[in-house]
Amino acid sequence: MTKEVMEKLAESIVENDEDTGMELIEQALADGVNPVEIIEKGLSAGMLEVGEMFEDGEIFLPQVMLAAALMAKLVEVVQKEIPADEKVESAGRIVLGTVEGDVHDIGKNIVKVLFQANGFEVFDVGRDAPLASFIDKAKEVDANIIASSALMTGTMQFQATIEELLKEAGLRDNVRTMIGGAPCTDHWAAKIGADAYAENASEAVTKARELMAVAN
Ligand code: B12
Repeated sequence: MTKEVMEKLAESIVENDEDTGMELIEQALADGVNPVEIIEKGLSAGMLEVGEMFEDGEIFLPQVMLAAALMAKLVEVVQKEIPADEKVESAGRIVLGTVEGDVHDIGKNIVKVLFQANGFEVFDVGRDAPLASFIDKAKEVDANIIASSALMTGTMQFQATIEELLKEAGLRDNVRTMIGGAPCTDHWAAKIGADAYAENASEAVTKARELMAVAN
C-alpha cells in the first residue's frame, strides 16, 4: 500500500503534477508514513527517474527545471512534518554547501533537513559556493564537520580543493570532512582524503554521528 503511494508520488514528480503530489503526501502522512521515507522513497525516486529520462534524451532541460521546482516545493511541505530533535545540546556543527560551479542543491537541502532534524547545527553556505566560504565559515563557527555536495563530474574536483584549503589553513586536524552527491563514491572520498562519503541523507546522519564519535 505504502509502496504504491510512493510509486505514485514519484510519478507525480515525473508528470509535474503538483495537485496529485500534494494529495498523495497528505494521504501518506495521514497513514502515518515517516516523512523521511516520503522524501527518499517517493520524491527522490521521482527525481532520479527524471534524471534518467534526461540522460536518455526523453525529456529536456526545461522539464527537468520544472520537476526540480516541484520537488523543492514538495520537500518543503514534507520537511515541516519531520519531528525536531528535542535535545538541547547540539549534536555537532556542520558547514554544508554545494561546491563552486555547481548549482544543484536539491540533495544538499534534503541532507540539511535531516541533519537539523537530528540535532546538528547546520551552517549552509548555499550552492555554487566559493570554496573559501566553506573554510571561512568553518573557522567562524568552529565547525566539527565540513560537508560538501557535488553533482557534476567537473565540480567533484573542488571537494579535493577543500581538503587542500583546510590543510593550508592548518585546520585539517580539527575539522572532519564529508562528501556527497550522485557522482561521488567511497573510492573518491578515499582518493581525496575526505573522512566520509554518504550515499543519501539518512546515511549522511549516520556518518556524521560516527565522525563526531571519533572526534570526541
Ligand atoms: C535537477 C537537476 C538539475 C536542476 C537543478 C535544480 C536544483 N536547484 O538543484 C537544473 C535544471 C537547474 C540543472 C542544471 C544543470 N544540470 Co543538472 N541535473 C539535475 C538532475 C536531473 C537531478 C539532480 C537531483 O536533484 N537529484 C535528486 C536529489 C535528491 O538527489 P542528489 O542530488 O543525488 O542527492 C542525494 C545524494 O546524492 C546525497 N547527497 C547530495 N548532496 C550531498 C552532500 C553530502 C555532504 C552528503 C553526505 C550527501 C549528499 O543525498 C541526497 C539525498 O538522498 C541530475 C541527474 C542525476 N542523475 O543526478 C542532473 C545532472 C546532475 N545535471 C547535469 C548537467 C550537465 C546540468 C547542466 C550543466 C545543464 C545541462 N547543460 O545539462 C546545469 C548545471 C549548471 C551548473 N553550473 O551547476 C548532469 C551532470 C553531468 C556530469 N556527470 O557532470 C546530470 C547528471 C544530468 C546528465 N546526465 O546530464 N540540473
